[in-house]
Amino acid sequence: MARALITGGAGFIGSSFVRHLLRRRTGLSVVVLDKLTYAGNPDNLREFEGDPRYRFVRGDIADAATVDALFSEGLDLVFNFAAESHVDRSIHAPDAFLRTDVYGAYTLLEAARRRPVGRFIQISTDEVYGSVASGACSEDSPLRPSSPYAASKAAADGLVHAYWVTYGVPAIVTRATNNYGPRQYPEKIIPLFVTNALDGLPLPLYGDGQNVRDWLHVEDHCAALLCVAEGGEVGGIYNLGGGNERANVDVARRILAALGLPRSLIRPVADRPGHDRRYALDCARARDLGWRPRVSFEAGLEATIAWYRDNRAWWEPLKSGAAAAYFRRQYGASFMAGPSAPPHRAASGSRRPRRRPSPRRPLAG
Ligand code: NAD
Ligand code: TDX
Repeated sequence: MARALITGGAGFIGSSFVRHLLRRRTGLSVVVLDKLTYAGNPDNLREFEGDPRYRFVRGDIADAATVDALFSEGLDLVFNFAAESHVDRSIHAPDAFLRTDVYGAYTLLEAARRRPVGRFIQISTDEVYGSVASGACSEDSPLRPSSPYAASKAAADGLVHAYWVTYGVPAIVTRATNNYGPRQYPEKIIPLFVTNALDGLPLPLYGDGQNVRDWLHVEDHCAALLCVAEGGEVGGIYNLGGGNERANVDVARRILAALGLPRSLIRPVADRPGHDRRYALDCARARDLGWRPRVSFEAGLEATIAWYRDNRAWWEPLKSGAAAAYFRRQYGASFMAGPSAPPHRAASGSRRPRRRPSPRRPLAG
């Protein structure tokens, strides 16, 4: 049976990809290697426990002994999703980004150099190109990363290229635009804004809100990764965009409209340092492989909002208790649910202010 290693498989995109792969390639077995940082969530993979085609290993991609042990079992496919992935955290504390996103990628590539693998897919990002004033970046555009996160990902892309050219490691780099969908940690704009809105809290919009991101549904991203792994050219780079450019303020307004909440919940806050204005990708190369994004942003966002509305037990612990320290530092207490209780527990003695508007329940599903 063919074997795939999926690093970072307990995170947002990695866990979606495990689901995607096990459903669509029944002759494949999967090993997930994940350190379970704050962003890794075993609940994301719970449904696979007991499946003979699935195994979970808790470990660090920067730990050569762990990585070598897995590669020595023989791997047909390696998908490296493992990363520190949040730009704001990289601005505050870059070191973990260098350790995981650069040194971790290097550790995996070293193992792939010594123990042959079929394909090594490095999951990268549109952020490596930096801000795009007009037009769209092709895979040959120069890299001008703006944040420590983006610079770490660009460094890993460089290592992947070097290991292909120098040692013949059969690697491919994919660069996707902003993903959204179920199970995204609520530090990223869409799940943060949706969960704040569900709690009647303000939405902290950086700067003038006119920064543009291209939104790719996570399912479309997963389909692209499988397509590239099976049909892509070794040594190649593939841009993967959703074709859904939206200004952040429009995303915020759409979320509020879907929940029947007023625009006055949008709260402009100080801008992110080095904030890229716009990302845009030319995806002709991936289209030539037959891939197309299928999910419209409007339908995908509505389904995503419904998922967060229906899965409060998944995200609430990620914004409270020990996890709350990040949100407090980044946004201050006025953007957080009160120390007492979230609104659905308000009946049992919450000190939560009553004047916050509560969302109606308009979404289907
Ligand atoms: P995420 O933060 O949700 O998940 C990252 C996962 O990696 C977590 O499960 C975490 O525990 C694990 N991890 C972190 N450090 C590790 C280490 N040293 N060893 C092993 N596991 C470790 O991230 P995501 O949004 O799912 O992103 C996955 C990948 O896709 C990342 O490489 C990211 O750069 C890339 N990407 C993300 C987006 C996006 O919009 N989210 C877009 C383009 C590319
Ligand atoms: O509170 C916020 N307010 C706000 O206005 C947050 C968290 C974000 N924003 C803005 C900044 C960006 O213009 O929203 C936009 C999206 O921000 P993030 O969700 O932090 O994503 P971004 O910085 O664009 O990076 C994402 O896409 C590329 C992922 O986090 C990366 O992992 C991926 O590589």
